[in-house]
Amino acid sequence: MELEALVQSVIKGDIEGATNLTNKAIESGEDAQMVLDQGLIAAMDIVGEKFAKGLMFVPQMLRSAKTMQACVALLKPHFHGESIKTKGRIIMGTVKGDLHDIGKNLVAMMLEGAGFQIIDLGVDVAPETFVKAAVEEGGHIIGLSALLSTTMPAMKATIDALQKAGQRKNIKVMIGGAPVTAEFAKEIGADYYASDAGSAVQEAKRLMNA
Ligand code: B1M
Repeated sequence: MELEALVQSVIKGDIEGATNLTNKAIESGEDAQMVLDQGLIAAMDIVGEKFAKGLMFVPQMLRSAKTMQACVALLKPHFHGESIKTKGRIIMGTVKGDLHDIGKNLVAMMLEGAGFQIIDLGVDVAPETFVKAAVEEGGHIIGLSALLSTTMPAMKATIDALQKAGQRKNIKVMIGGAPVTAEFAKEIGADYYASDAGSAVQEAKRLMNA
């Protein structure tokens, strides 16, 4: 498949070109995971590098993000083949102050594909909103995503709020996002850290089997 062309169209924010290439890849039977990893995620990594070097700006980054989201929507049905029975309920959200949702949506999509029920609270989710959802929905896991080093403290604030509300013993907390590490997870008292959508699924399955 024309992987390099796909990478370039996502970087350029060429929605039509990128969605055409994604459709072509699907029609020719390419593996959805490969298209995601080597096409879409690889492109966003380059976008991030260009942004960090001042070679791209927020509006262009946003266009790339929209292009990626349009392609992910096309791939989504092709991840559900391996679906198993309902595994458990997971409340997901990007923490307060953070508007990045592509990674969180991918993790949610893969978890859903693996048979988990997802309650997606969206982006910029305040600690008290997570607490309210935990009380009202009674999930097994809360999944917190953060892409900014400045919003990582909101993960700790959320865990503290769950603790304060007496919810911490009822629900496990999994965290992830580009700047997040296993050490940070340990430091703030999260139960699990996952570096990507695949390991988030593995960790969630491990928890539910335990
Ligand atoms: Co922003 N941004 N951004 N951005 N952005 C980053 C994160 C940045 C690294 C770019 C850079 O400087 N190189 C940088 C953060 C620096 C830092 O703090 N360390 C940055 C910045 C600075 C900003 C702004 C402050 C820019 C500005 O306004 N001056 C601003 C902040 C806005 C806000 O949130 N308040 C901003 C805005 C934006 C856009 C809105 C334009 C857009 C987001 C659109 C959207 O999400 N709807 C955007 C984008 C697209 C990016 C980059 C380029 C791409 C992020 C992405 O979608 N990656 C990003 C650079 C980069 O990461 N390479 C960047 C693809 C995605 C699949 O990966 O999200 O990492 P990721 O998710 C992975 C894993 O992390 C993991 O699994 C996912 C799938 O494998 N994962 C989890 C994620 N959540 C998980 C949860 C889990 C488990 C695993 O368990 C629950």
